Amino acid sequence: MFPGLGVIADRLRTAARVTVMTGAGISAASGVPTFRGPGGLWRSFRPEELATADAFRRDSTLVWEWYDWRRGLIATCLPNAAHEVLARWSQRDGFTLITQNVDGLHERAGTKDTIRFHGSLWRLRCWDECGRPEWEDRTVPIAPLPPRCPDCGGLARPAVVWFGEPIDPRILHACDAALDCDIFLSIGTSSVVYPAAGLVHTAKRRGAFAVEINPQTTDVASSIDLAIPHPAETALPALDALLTSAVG
Ligand code: BV8
Ligand code: ZN
Repeated sequence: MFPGLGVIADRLRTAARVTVMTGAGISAASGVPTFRGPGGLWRSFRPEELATADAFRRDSTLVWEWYDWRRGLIATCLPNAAHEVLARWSQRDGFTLITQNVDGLHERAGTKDTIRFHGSLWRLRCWDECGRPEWEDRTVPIAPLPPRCPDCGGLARPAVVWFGEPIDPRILHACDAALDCDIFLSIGTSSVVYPAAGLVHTAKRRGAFAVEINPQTTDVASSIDLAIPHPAETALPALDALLTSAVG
């Protein structure tokens, strides 16, 4: 058993409010490339170069080819043991899952009320903002590419938050409430992208016990009470086993 898991299990047993933030690392074991890890580059582009409104304005076909490639890859992936543990925990009162991932694997694992901080690449909206609400589209491959808005015929764009774009105020509001928690777990994120990376600091300031599950130490180490330097797909099932064994 990993050192420190017992301490977290004890706190999880008594915690009324548990908030989890996940990043690309939780989907690594499912075969989804992380952003900064190997495979994060597409052709020679860094995500920050393609995930912007400017890049889309310059070449919407190129940006859509990237999103189509990611959708095609993710469509072949399954949620892993880490997603499944969090899906089970999401059924308990006082639990909130916030994810930076746009891959939809938490939802596919059955997680209740996932807060999609950066949107979903399975949802589209109108680039010309004609008023049509965002819609779900799971077609792989996308055809025609680029896809069009069914209402105005203009370009459609992925319903994700691009660099330089604000987080949806409703999402920020929902997250703010969840930062009043007893324990905050930061799982599989490099904590480089803001404002997502700032949430753990706010939770900590509000009295939460902050935990990081990540094989690497990240930039939020200063706010972390306990770091579990192990992959999520092994640490979370081990933690869950500790929780259920005590109950059994
Ligand atoms: C905004 C959707 C303003 C799109 C994404 C403050 C300081 C510095 C910069 C900024 C700042 N504030 C704002 C900025 C600019 C920018 C930013 O943060 N830039 C960074 C690069 C420095 N932020 C923005 O632009 C944000 N918007 O600020 O708007 C504004 C305000 C009002 C009005 C107008 C404008 C919007 C940012 C959102 C961008 N969109 N995604 C898409 O996906 O296509 S971000 C995207 O990258 C992901 O969603 C995620 O957030 C991020 C990747 O990070 P991670 O998920 O953590 O992945 P990464 O690969 O980095 O790390 C993986 C980790 O997992 C590693 O640590 C690894 O060790 C670990 N790991 C690996 N295997 C495992 C594991 N862990 C556990 N188990 C394993 N098995
Ligand atoms: Zn439209």
